[in-house]
Amino acid sequence: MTTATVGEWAWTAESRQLQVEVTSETSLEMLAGTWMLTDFGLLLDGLSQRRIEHALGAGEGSIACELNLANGEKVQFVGAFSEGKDARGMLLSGSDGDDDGDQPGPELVPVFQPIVSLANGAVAGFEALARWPSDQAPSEGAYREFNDKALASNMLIQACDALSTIRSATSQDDVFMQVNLVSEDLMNDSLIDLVSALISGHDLKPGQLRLELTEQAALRNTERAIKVAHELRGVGAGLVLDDFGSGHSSFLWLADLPADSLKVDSQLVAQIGNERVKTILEALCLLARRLEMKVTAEGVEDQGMVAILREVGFDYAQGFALGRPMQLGNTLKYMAERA
Ligand code: G
Ligand code: MN
Repeated sequence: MTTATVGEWAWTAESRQLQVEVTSETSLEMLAGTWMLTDFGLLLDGLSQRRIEHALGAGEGSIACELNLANGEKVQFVGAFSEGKDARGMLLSGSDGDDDGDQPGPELVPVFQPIVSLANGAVAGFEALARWPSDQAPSEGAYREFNDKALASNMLIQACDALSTIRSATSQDDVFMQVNLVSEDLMNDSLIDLVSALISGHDLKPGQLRLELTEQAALRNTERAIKVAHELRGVGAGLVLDDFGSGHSSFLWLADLPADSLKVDSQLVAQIGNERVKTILEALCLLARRLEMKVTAEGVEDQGMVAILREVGFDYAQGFALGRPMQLGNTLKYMAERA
C-alpha cells in the first residue's frame, strides 16, 4: 500500500508535550490534540508506547516510528529534531507495506561514496547507497524476492542523519548528500512531506539534499515524475539526473526535468580515451554548463583519468579511484584523514 500524509506533530521536550494535528478525516482523528506523552501513550499498544518514548527521548537526529494504536490501526511518526531537543514532523497513515502480500526486506543500511570536486580535489559530497547489513545478507538471487517499499524513506532518513553528523564532525557545512529514488518512490504521496521535514529538521541548505533520478525510474509515468521533481525542488531538494548517456536517457527528459546536476554513466566515462567519446563528453559538459547544471563522472576507477575529466569539463568525479562506498564511521575517518 502507499502511505498517505494525514497530519503533523510537534514535540516540546521541556514540557514533554506532543501536539498532533490531523488533517484528513480518518479514524486517526482521535490522535488530534495537545497531549502529555504519558496520556498519548494510552492510545497505543505497550510496545509502541515505549517506541515513541524512546524516539522522542533521543533528542537529536531523525524519527521514524511505526505505532500500533490500541484499536489495531497503524500510524507512522516521521520527522526530525531541531535545536533544543524539540522535534516535529508528519503523521502517515498505514504501515511500511508489510500488509499487502509483499515480503518486506530486512532494513538496509546506507554506505557513503565520496563525490570529489575536480576544481580543488576536496570531497564535495556523497552518494548514499543501500547495502545489506553483513549479518543479514541473503543468498544470491534472494534479493529480488523482497519488495521494500520503505527503502527510500529509510535511506533518506538515515542519509540525512549521517549528513548532519558529517557536517558537524568536519565543520564542512556545505557538503551534500545524494539519495537514489526509483519509480515507486515517485508515486508515494508522503515523499515530499518527508523530504521537507528532513530538510527543515536538519536545517539543510537548499540543494544540500539531492535526489538522484534516472529516466528509467520515471518512464512509467513521466508526467508524475516531472510534477514530483518540481515539488522536490520547491521544498529545497536538489535534483540529479542519474545514469545519463546510457539506456533511454533522452534530450526531452533533459529539457523537461528541472535538474541541477547531471551524472554521466560509467560506461561512457570509461571510454573517454576514445576520441569520439571524448568529443561527446566535452559537448555534454558544455551543454550542461549552458543549462546551469553541474556534471559528475561516475565509475572513475583510474586515478589517471582525473586530469582528463577536469580538462573535458566535468565538475565532480565519483568512483573507486577516489573512494569506495563506506559506512559512516569510516566516512568520518576518511574525511579526517583528508582534512
Ligand atoms: O545506478 P547508480 O549510478 O546509482 O549506481 C552506483 C553503483 O556503482 C553503486 O552500486 C556503486 O557501488 C557502484 N560503483 C561506484 N563506483 C564504482 C566504480 O568506480 N566502479 C564500478 N565498477 N562500480 C562503481
Ligand atoms: Mn546513483
